[in-house]
Amino acid sequence: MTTRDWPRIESHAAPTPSPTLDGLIRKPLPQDLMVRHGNSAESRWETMWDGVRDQSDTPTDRFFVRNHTATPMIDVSTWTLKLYGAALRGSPSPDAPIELSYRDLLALPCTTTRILVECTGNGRTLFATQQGEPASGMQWGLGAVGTATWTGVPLRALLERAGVTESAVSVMPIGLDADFVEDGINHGSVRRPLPISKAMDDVLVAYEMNGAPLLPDHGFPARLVVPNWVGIASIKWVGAIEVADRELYSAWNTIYYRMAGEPLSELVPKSVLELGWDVPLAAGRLQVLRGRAWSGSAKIRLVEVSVDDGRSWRPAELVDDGPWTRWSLDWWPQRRGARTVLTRATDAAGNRQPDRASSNPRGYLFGAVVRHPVTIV
Ligand SMILES: Nc1nc2c(c(=O)[nH]1)N[C@H]1C(S)=C(S)[C@@H](COP(=O)(O)O)O[C@H]1N2
Ligand SMILES: [Mo]
Repeated sequence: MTTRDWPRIESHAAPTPSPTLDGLIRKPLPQDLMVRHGNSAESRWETMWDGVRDQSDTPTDRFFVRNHTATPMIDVSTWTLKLYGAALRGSPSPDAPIELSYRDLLALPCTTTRILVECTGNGRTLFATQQGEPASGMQWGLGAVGTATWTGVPLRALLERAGVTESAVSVMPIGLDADFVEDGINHGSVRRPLPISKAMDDVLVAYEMNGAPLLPDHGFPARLVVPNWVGIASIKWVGAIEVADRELYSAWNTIYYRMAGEPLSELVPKSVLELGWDVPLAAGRLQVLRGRAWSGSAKIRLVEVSVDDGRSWRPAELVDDGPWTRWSLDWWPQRRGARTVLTRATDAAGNRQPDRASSNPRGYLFGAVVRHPVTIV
C-alpha cells in the first residue's frame, strides 16, 4: 500500500535503557526515542508512526520531560496536597491547611480525558534556523509536546470541596521539586498562578497518565494538567494550592513565560511532520506524509502542505480531531536532492500559522510554518 523509506526505528519492544545522567530524569531515555537536553528530553517525531503503531497519544516512554531542576522522588505515604488561602471558607493558613492524602485523592470522583501538553519553548531552535534570531533557553527541536490520557480529579471539584468563595481571584499550584535558581537568584518553588476562571473551567489534578500512575518524571504522585495552555501551567509534583482573593505572582508569570507584556496562556496553532530531520525518501514512489496539528484556541480546521517553497499548497486529509489532529497527504516526489516540506495549520477560530513567528528574546511560541528538510534519493 504505502512505502516509507526512512530508516526503520529499531527495537521498540525492548529499548536499551541509556543510563540516566545522575538522576535528573528517572525514566530510561533510549536514543532512538528521545533527545536528551541535560535535565530535560524531547520526543523524536519519527517514532510516532512506525508502521505498526496506530494511536494518537504519545506513549509514556517517549513523552517529553521538562524539568527546571531534577525529578524528585516523592514518598506517597507522607505526601499530602495542602489547600489554603483567603478565598477558601475560613481562610485556612499554610500552617493549618486543608489536607488530602494520596488515598483521599484517589477516593474522589475522577475524570479521564485526553489533554495535550506543550512546552512554551517548543521549536525554539527554529527562531535561529528559520529567522536568524537565536533565543536563549532549552534548545528544543519540535519534540517538546505530547498528548496523553489523564485520570484525576477536576481542580474545580477540589476547590469546591475546600470551600472556594466568590472572592477567589487567583489559584497558585506549587511544585515540590527543588527551588529554581538562575543567575544567582533563588526564585523558590516552581509555581505559576492560574486565574480563577481557568482553574474552575477544565483543569485536572491528574494522578494517572495513559492508564498507569504518573511516572516520577511526569509529576508523581499528582500534577496539574491545564488544557490548551502553555506547559508551565501544568505544575508537576503539586504539594500545595493557594487560593487567593487577590492576584498572585511568581517568577513564572512575571519574568518568564510572558510576551508583549502579558503572561502567556493559550498555545498557538502548529503543525509538524512525523519525520526526522533530513530523512531520505525515495524518488518516484508514493510517500505518505503524516503529521499532527494542534492549537490552544480551537480545533484544527485545515492543514496544508507545500513542496514548492510556499508557491502552492495542498490540503491534507484530517484523520481525527483529538487534542491534536492527525493528518496525512500523499506525495510522489520526483526531483532528487535536498527538498523542503512546509506545513501550515488553520484552526476553527481562523488562526493560521504565519510565515514568521513573533520575535521574542526567550524564544516562546514558535508558531511559524516549519520548513522541514528532506532528501529525495
Ligand atoms: N513543579 C514543576 N512543574 C513543572 C515543571 C517543573 O520544572 N517543575 N516544568 C513545567 C514545564 S516548563 C513544562 S513544559 C511541563 C512539562 O511536563 P512533562 O515534563 O510531564 O512533559 O511541566 C511543567 N510543570
Ligand atoms: Mo515548558
